[in-house]
Amino acid sequence: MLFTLTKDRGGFMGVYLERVNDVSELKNLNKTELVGLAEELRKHIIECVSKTGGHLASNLGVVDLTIALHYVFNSPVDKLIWDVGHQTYTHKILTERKDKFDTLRQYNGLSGFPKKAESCHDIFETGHTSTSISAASGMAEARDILGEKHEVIAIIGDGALTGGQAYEALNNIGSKDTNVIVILNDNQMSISPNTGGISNYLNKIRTSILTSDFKLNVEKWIESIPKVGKYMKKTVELAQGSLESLIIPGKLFEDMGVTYLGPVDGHNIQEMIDIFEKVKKLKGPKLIHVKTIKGKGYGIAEEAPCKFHGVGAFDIDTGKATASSSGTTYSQVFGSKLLELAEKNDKIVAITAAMPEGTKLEKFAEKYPNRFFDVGIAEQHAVTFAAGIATAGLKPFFAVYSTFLQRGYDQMIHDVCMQKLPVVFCIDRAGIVGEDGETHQGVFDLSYLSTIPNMTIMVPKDKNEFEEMLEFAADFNGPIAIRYPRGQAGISSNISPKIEYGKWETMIKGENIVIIATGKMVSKAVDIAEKLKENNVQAELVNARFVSPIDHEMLLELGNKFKKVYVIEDNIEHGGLGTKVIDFYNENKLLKDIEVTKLAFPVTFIEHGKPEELYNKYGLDVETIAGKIINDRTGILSNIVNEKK
Ligand SMILES: Cc1ncc(C[n+]2csc(CCOP(=O)(O)OP(=O)(O)O)c2C)c(N)n1
Repeated sequence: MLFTLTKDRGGFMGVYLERVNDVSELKNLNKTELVGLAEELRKHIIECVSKTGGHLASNLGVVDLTIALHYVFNSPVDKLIWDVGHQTYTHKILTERKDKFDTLRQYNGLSGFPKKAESCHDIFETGHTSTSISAASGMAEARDILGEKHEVIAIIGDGALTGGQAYEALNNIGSKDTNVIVILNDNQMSISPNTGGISNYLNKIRTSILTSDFKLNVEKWIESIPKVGKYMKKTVELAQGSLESLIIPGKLFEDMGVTYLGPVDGHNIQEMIDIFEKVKKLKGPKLIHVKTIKGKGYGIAEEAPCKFHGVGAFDIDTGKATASSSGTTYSQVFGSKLLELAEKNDKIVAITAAMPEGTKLEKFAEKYPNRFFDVGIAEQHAVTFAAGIATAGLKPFFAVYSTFLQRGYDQMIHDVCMQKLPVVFCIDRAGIVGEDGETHQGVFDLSYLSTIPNMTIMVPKDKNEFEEMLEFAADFNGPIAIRYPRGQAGISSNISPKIEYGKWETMIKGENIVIIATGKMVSKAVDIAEKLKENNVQAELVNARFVSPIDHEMLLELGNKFKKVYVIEDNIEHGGLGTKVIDFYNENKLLKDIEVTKLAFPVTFIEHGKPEELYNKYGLDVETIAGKIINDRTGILSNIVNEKK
């Protein structure tokens, strides 16, 4: 294979990739050249992702599938909807973004997910799983009402097919004649090996023969089996229904009214092209089962698809991370502490919605397989499942990323909090997560949790406090959430008082202004207070360990002492800690004497980039906040601000 270095950017492109700037040019390549293109694409993706980080294994698995889809369908007239959207790298490269591909996930660079602003080929934005069939179904119905003619294709993974919304959509399309195409990309993996009944079912049919024009006549098929066939037919006539479901691939989908095709080899471009061409001629909802290998073409990733699901920069030869990570992460602290608590309390069970690695529950799963539940990508189910477990007298800890818990909002209200059930929500990746961007930033949780009656919310400032909070939660008899950020859990030098329900902690005594900070922002606030001190502003610093309830007693004391209150949080500015502080002073008629400034993210979707770049952009870095406080006091822009500018 010939590889040439692209003009002004890193990354290798081969001869075929050089010829394809847009999908329309794909059709100029013959079958052998398409295979060559796939090889070049893999190399280009590996080269770039080894520098930028990203979802490597999922993308390597769908290179051939994406080529076949773009070869047969005519994007953007035909609509491709990518479930999760983390597997769109080949799609991006083939749709005029190959020269920008090395900016993937970087601030101001290409997003790691479909983005309408990037390309007319990104027809629908995704990031959370299991939405593609719903969106495709909606687009197909609208197309028919509008009298348009084009195909709508949802591409969904077997992992995403564990999410309830996918079944709501299948249920819907199966009852209609509307033309919708669903491509099931089955690599047997979610992030970890896929779990659950549907995964078992798919595994069974992965090994079955291609039924081509489907609707197999079971009786004929059985009869055709030499010798055994006739005998089988007689003995199983009565049980035909159940037999069919065993031997006809995709019977489940067929029974729902969705024509099933496959399974087809997802690394044989020609086979896929042939079947996609056939599908175009069929009416109604169709599902094509495509078997792929996660990490395909890069041995190290094929062997460890879970590790290479999402990676930072790495060395291509060894697969090892190039950036060294030091210190313990919040997720690791959670994993170890929960193990320790579970040893002492056999009522504790752990739940994850398909994120055992991310939330660091692997050791728990190993040690207590009967007390560990991976329910699939089903956050809403996980919440009510936890409610059931709590009702029966056990103590569930549901570890979940902030952004994905949005899925379980009604279940938190209706199934957990209304009944005051002792479920512990361990909310990981709260605040800014960074390179995954808009769909993944955990900046809404303080707002959405704060609106729920009976929900207690704790936010640790460091490792020690987090461990204490987990202990507190284990003994707490009601719904309780602990939200903590992605990344390292520092240890502050401060010796904290014991956790007391609803009580905050004064960390620094001051005279001029007070800063109330929560969670990750507390350590920033310590630096801010230091900078202020250098500029003769003595700031008091309060650690808001609880966001629900807030510490009324302390707020009244602070209200008597200070005229200026700054509230710093890594949440949007509406509905979080700052809003609660303002509401409290307002309700107590103190706002005429006190000015409260909320320092938080605006109510917007925060793009991708490194966390520090995003804190800078939104004015939540140490220098900007310190500069603002000094400016408020003196009326002149401080040196700190000037230096930064
Ligand atoms: C609602 C939701 N929960 C969790 C995730 C995290 N997540 C991203 S990809 C993924 C696995 C998806 O598996 P699959 O659909 O089979 O795609 P694959 O990566 O295997 O190609 C998970 C759990 C998510 N994106 N959305």
